[in-house]
Amino acid sequence: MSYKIGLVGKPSVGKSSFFNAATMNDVPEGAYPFTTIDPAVGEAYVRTDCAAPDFDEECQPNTGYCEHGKRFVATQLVDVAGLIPGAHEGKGLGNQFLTDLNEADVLVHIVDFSGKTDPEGEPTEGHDPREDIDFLEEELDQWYLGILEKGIERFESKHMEEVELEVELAEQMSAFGTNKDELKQIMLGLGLDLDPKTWSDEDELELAREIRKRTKPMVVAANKLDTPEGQENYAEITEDPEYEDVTVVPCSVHAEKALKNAAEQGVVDYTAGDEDFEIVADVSDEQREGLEQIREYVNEFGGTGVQEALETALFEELGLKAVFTGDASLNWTHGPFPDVFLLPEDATAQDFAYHIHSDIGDGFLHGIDCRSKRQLGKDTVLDHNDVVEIVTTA
Ligand SMILES: Nc1nc2c(ncn2[C@@H]2O[C@H](COP(=O)(O)OP(=O)(O)OP(=O)(O)O)[C@@H](O)[C@H]2O)c(=O)[nH]1
Ligand SMILES: [Mg+2]
Repeated sequence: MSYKIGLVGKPSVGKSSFFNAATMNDVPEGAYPFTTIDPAVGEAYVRTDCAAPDFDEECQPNTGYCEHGKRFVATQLVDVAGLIPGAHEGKGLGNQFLTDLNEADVLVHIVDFSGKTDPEGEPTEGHDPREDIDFLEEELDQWYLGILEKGIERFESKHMEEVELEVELAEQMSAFGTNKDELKQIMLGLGLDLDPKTWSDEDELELAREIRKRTKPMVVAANKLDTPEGQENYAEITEDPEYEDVTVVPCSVHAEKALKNAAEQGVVDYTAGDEDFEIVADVSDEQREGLEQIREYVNEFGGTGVQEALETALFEELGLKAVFTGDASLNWTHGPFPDVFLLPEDATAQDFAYHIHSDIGDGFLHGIDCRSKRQLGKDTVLDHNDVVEIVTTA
């Protein structure tokens, strides 16, 4: 199974441009709202340090690729239609995209930090990006609330002594990837009695919000920072104490696209995510000037932000770790370090075995940490960048 990152935001912020830059696809982009109607799914990559150099080896990836010691691990990216205020009531393209987002494990909220698009995605000047950050969260909360309310109705239509609240709610909200234990924990954590009759409207909204935060962690990609207005807003908002809990990654999708295109044409040597590049072909003065402007940007912001946004989403917000399949004796059957998998934070050696294949999980005897050569029991929790051989009964 691969993780899915959903790109969200109002129209014209650069979701499709981000999607194309990250996946090297070619879905339509445009300076008008609702350029995208049907969602697109593509393969993007997140970087992790390759383990092979620690063993003086060169890896041969089965999937993804390796560049300058960085392994690029595949993940899925979904580009959806823009969302406008009132979407949960059917405004704009309505609820459809909310359904499209359901399968996403984590969201990257693309925000136009230049302030040059209004809430509907039409051109304007001086729009405050903070409004967009707020509105998207509210819109998602309202969507969750609507479904939570259906769950409450269902519960109340039954005999309370015969059904458990968390079971009814979990059934209603299963599409969000939550379960009864988590729901019960959230309700108790908010100090709510397990009886919706005692809840106020505000309690319900707060519950919806908390479920949304747990099931759809989110990173804000502060896009269009290649504009002066974008950089000003970024400086202001990252200093605003009201927004210190929001994870914001500075971003210029245009810079990423320009560098990837130039790399494809053999003009620059650029590895996605790097904060610098080399010009390797003869270029016109004009082209050089453009590239030098981009260099200034990536030097200052530590990259274009496209890779960074995806990696922050998976490694920080979701807390995933990358684990390599290893061979403790380094006698690789098909070339060194063929696979690296993304696993949940609490994944154990046996979980890893199951992730590789159910037979390997069933036949699990023990794991071997290929660096220390230590044995790993089935319940040993693995670390990011571990290299693990699984020993089975087979
Ligand atoms: N300056 C600047 N403009 C950008 C950047 N990324 C995207 N844009 C522009 O923003 C406009 C909208 O881009 P899209 O990618 O179509 O936006 P979208 O969010 O997919 O829009 P909808 O599909 O309508 O929801 C286009 O004119 C892009 O060229 C960026 O990094 N910098
Ligand atoms: Mg689009």
